[in-house]
Amino acid sequence: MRFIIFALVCIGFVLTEEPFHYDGYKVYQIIPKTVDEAYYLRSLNEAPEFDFWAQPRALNATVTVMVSPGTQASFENDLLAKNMDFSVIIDDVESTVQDENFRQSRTRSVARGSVSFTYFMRYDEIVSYLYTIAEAYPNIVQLLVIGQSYEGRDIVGVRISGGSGTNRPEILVDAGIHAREWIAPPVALYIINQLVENTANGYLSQDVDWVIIPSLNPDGYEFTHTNTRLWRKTRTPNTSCYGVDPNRNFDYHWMLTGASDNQCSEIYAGPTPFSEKETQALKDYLSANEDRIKLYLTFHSYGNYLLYPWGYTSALPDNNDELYALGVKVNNAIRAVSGTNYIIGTSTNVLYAAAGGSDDYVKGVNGVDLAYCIELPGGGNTGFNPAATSIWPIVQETWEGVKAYHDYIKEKYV
Ligand code: 0X9
Ligand code: ZN
Repeated sequence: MRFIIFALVCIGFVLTEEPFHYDGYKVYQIIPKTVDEAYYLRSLNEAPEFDFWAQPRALNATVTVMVSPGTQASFENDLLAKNMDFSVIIDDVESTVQDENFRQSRTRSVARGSVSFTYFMRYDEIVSYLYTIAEAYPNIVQLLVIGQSYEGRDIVGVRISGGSGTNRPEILVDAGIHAREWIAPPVALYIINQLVENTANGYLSQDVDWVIIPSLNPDGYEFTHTNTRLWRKTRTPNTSCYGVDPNRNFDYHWMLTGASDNQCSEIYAGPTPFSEKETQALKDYLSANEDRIKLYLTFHSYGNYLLYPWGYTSALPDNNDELYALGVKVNNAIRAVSGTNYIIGTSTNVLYAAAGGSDDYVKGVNGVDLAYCIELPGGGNTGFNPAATSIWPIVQETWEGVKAYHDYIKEKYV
C-alpha cells in the first residue's frame, strides 16, 4: 500500500502542469580522484533524483550535480563513507531561478518581428523574427518549416542563400535541442542576423548556403520558461514521466552507451529510435538534403567543448585529423576575441560516451564528414543561466568561430 501511495505521489509529481519549484534542491561539486569514485558517480547518472550538469568524465575533473532534497542526506552519507570531498555550490536552486526570472523581466524588450540579444526570447518571438526577415529579404532568405513538435508547434528554420547555381555546399546549424541550454538559440539567431541584416557579411552566403534552425525542441524550451527552468527533454508524455532526451534518440548505435531506458531519467533515449517528432523532423530534413550538407553544427551548453564524433565509441573517426585541425582554427578565431578557450576532441574521449546524438547520426548515417557539437560557455549559478548581459559577448565571439568554419568549407568545396 505504501508503495502504491508513493508511486501515485511520484506520478502526480512528474505529470503535474503546475510550475515546478526547486526549493531545497542543492548543487554539489565533487572531484573524483580514483576510478572507483568516478564509477560511483557514474552509477548515479541515470537516476532521476540526480541531474548532472557536468558529468563525470575523467579523474580530477569537476563533477556538478543537482540533487533533490529527499536524496541529499543519503548522498552525503555515501560521499562521507567513501571519503570523497564535496562542496555545496548552490544551497537552494529555486532562489537562482527566481533571480533569473527577475533579471529576464528587467532586460526584456518588445521584440516581435525583431531580434534581441539582451534577454532570452520566447519561441513565438523567435518564429516571428524568422517570418519577418524572410519577408523583408525574400531574395536571400527562405522560411523552412521542417516539421511540428509533439505539442504542435512548427519547427521553423531559414535557408540563407545569396548566390546562384546548383551544387552549392550547405552548412546546417541547429540549436536548442536541449531545452534548458538557453544560450544556444541566441547564438543561432545571431548567425542569422549577421548573415542577413549586416550587408558587410554578404560574401558569407555568396558561395555557401546556410540552413539554421534556432530552436529544435520548442515544447521543451517553452516549458523552461513557463514551468520547469531546468527541463532538458522533449515534452512527449510517457506512462510515468514526460519527455525523451532528443540527443539520445537518433538511430545510430541507439542505446549502446550513456543513455537510459528509464522514462524518468534525463538521458531517456525513448521507446524507439526517432520516437520524437522533433528528431524525426531533423531526420527527414537530413535525408532530403544529405548530399549538399558539408558541415553540421549543433549548439549546446555548457562547458566550452568543440566535440565531434564519435559519441558512441572511443574509436576515432577516419578524418580525426581534419576534424581536430578545423576545431583548432575555430578555437583560435574565438579565442582572439575574448580569450575564451575550447577543449577539442571526440565526444567520448573528451567528455563522455553517449550514443544516439544528432552529430553521430549526421556523420554516421548521412555521411556528412564534418559534424560538431559545440558546448557553449556556461554562466550564472547554474551554468544554464548566463546573465542576459553575457548573451552579447558569447554570440559575438562564437560568430568569429562560425566564420572560420565558413572559410574552411568555401576553401574545400567551392
Ligand atoms: O550529453 C549530450 O547530449 C551533450 N552534452 S549536454 O551537456 N549539452 O547534454 C553532448 C553530446 C555529444 N555528442 C554525442 N555524445 N553524440
Ligand atoms: Zn545539450
